[in-house]
Formats: sequence, C-alpha cells, structure tokens
Amino acid sequence: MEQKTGSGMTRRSMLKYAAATAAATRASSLLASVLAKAPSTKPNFVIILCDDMGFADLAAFGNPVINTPNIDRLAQEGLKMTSFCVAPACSPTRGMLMTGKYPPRTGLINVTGPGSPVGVRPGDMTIAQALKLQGYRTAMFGKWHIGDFDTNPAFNPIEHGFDQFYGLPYSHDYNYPAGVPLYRNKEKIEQPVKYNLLTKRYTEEATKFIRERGKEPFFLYLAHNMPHIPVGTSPEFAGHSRAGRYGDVIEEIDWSVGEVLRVLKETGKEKDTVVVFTSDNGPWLAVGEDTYDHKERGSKEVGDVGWAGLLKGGKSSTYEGGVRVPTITRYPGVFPAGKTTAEMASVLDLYATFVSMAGGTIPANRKIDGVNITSLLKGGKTSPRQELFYYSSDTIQGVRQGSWKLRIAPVGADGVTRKAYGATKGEMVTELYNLDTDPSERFDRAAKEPEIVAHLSTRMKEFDDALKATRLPLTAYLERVSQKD
Ligand SMILES: [Ca+2]
Repeated sequence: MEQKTGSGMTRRSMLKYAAATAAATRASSLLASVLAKAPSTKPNFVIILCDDMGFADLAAFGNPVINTPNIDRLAQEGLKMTSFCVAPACSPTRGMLMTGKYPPRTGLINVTGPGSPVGVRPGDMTIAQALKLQGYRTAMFGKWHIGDFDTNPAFNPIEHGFDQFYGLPYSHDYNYPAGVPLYRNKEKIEQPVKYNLLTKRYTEEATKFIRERGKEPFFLYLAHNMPHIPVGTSPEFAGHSRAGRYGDVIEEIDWSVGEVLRVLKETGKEKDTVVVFTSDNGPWLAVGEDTYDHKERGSKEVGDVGWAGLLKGGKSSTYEGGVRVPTITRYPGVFPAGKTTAEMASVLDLYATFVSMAGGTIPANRKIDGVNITSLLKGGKTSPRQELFYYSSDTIQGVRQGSWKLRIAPVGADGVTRKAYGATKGEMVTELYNLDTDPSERFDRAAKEPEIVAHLSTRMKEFDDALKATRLPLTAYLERVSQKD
C-alpha cells in the first residue's frame, strides 16, 4: 500500500515529482546557461575567401616556410577544419557559396570570363539576399566571378543582395590587353586594375565597412584575388617571405586577416562575429610545372603556385588536393577554441548554416544542397554532412560517404594526375579510397571492396540523374540570360 505523505501525495508520486522538479531545474539552468552564452544579437558573418590557396600554404596547416601568425592565431581561437571541401575551380565554388547548390543546379559549372553569357540567375536567392531578409547589411569586396557584369550589368553583386561592392568581375589574368576593370558598386573606376594593390585595397574597404557598422548585423564577403596568378603584393610586402613572391602574397593575406581581426576587436564586435577563412580551390599545380605566359610582364615564367601538402592533385582535379582547402571558423565563446575537426563539411553548407544562425529558415520548397552544420561548428563530434558529391564542370566524378570516397574520372585532368598514373589521357579510372586512413589517396581499394564500389557508384548515378532531371535546362537558361530578363 502506498504511504501517504503530509501533502497527500504518495511516496512514489512525490519521488516522481521531485525528480521532475530536479529535471526542470536542470533544464532551466541549462537554458539559462545557453541564454547566457548566446549572443544578444544576430551574429555578424565575415567570409574571407582566397583564390587558389592550397591546403598547405599556411603555417597552421603545416607550411614550413611561410609565416602566417594572424591566421595561426585565428586557428588557436577557433575551429580548424581539415576536411572542408569546395569545387575544383573558381566560379563553381563561388556559386556554391552564394546559392548553397551544386554547380549543375545553377549553371555555374565553369569559370565565367569576359563576355561569358553565364552568371548567377535572378531566381537563385544568394546568401546575401537571404541574410538581408533577416535584417543584415551586406558588402562584398573582391573577386565575384559568377557573371561578367562588365558586359552584362544584371550580373553585378549589387543586383544579387549586396548593399556595397568593390572589386573585379573575374580573375585578374583575363582580358589582355585592355586589362581587368575595377568597379565600385555599378561604376567602373579603373582599367587595367593595379592587381598588386588588391589585397591592400580590399582590406581597407573591409575594415572601413566594419568600423561604419552600428548595431545592425552585417555580412561581409571578402574575396581576395590572391594568391591566383599573376601574384603581386603592395610594395611593403615585396621580399617579405623566404618563400619568394608566392610567400610574399600569402604573408600579405595574413596581414589582411590580422587587420580584419584587429578592427573587429577594436569596434567591440569580436564576440558577436562569426569568421570563416577558406579558399576556392586547391593550388594550380599545372601552372607551376609548366611555364606561364605572363603577358603583362612580357615574359614566360614558372608560375607562382602553392602547396596541397599531403593531398593528391591540385586545382581542376577532384582528388582531395583540388577540393579540400585550409579552413578555419571562429565565433568566440560559441565555437570551440584551438580544436581541429576532420569531419566532412562543404562550402555548400555555409548558406543554410548562416541563415539558421541569423534566425531564418530555408523554405521547404527551395531545393538547396547545403546542410546546417552549426552543431559541428559548435564542437559536435559528428558532422550533419555525411555525404558529398564531387563535380568537375557538369560531370559527376565522385562521392564520399564517411571515410569512403569513390572517384570515377578520366585520367589527365591535370599534369599531376597523368604523371601519377602513367596512363593515357582520357582513360576512365575507378578508384576507391579510405580518406581517414589514406588522406593522400595512395592506396586504391576498388578491387578489394567491390560491394562498396557498387553501392557508391549506384548512389552517384542516382543523385546525378535526379539532379539533372529537375534542373532548368542549360540552354533555356542561356537564352533567358541573353534576353536579360
Ligand atoms: Ca580559384
């Protein structure tokens, strides 16, 4: 028989009540601690995107010569990500960042040079537009490269969610001999651009923008042209590094990162700001091996390119060296400091992650490929992303699920690949790697693991077929753009 207590409750129900009260107290104290740690306002977002920076170009990622004390400090104060992936080329990665979609879904499959009819579509809401809906002030300083707005003003970043813009329509090695135009908002202000000054100028624009901000949240997209060839620095950084001109460029970028961090701190915004530092693809190894026709200098010379470290391949290759880039995220008090994660993430994921952190949601009827990785950035052991597809232009070349990566691609996408295999260029090769035990992709396990190969190749085809069945046909898209509707 239940023993009644003074309050009329049975002993069992009292114990239950006590347990529930304790749980509620724990929950409310947990809630209180979460609220205490949560910033009082929507966080600011700063994305620093480098161009062609390799996985091992920074001291924090193992470079033995180049000094990057500011970026190293960012890593000490933030989360270093060693399995953060992008596309193997400039424009596809920038399209993925801006839209959260794989390149074939947006048509941003190849680089967009002068006069290219392809650019970001009006129907693709950019991350800047999505954040503006959450009340953000937005600015971009740097290389756009998802539509030549010098030819077609509809591609200008101002038309795609940015309140302010200062930068170039594409890489600074295009458009010889007229040279590459520099724009402020929708106005051309210099041609040819003095590309050696770009790192410094972008930094000045970025720090000015931060200083001018009040209480409203902001999104700053700082997209350096460097260290893409031809490399150049402001005079103060010439001869700065033991690693030659390329080292000088990386060390000036490090200075730039230091300036941005310093101004965030001085303006009291450090704790309210998420900083992401990354690159758009791996090092352009093929240019380093061959001579680069440097029209502006009137010479042919060996290209100045970086390192992919222990990763195989470089830019234009779907080996990890082409698509895995040095990435650091920092959000003081929210993301863990001084930690490293080898869990998989993609540049695709920043869209959903930032919109979520800003308090927004992605409408269910808007198909994006990115996932919200906030839990990983906050120190979670497992990434919400457990599957990633590798596209080269419009062609699927691989899939990764957890540790396993299947790659089915023609030999010879770059010189490194061809030499490594001694095979005929164009020959299709199927390879399977365990990226946890073999990050350098040295030991092809395809012959030993036929079931994994079968599973992943089926998944790869299934995903690609579904994507291409639902996308806007590329030809229709080109017609629409040419009509400027
Ligand atoms: Ca690039």
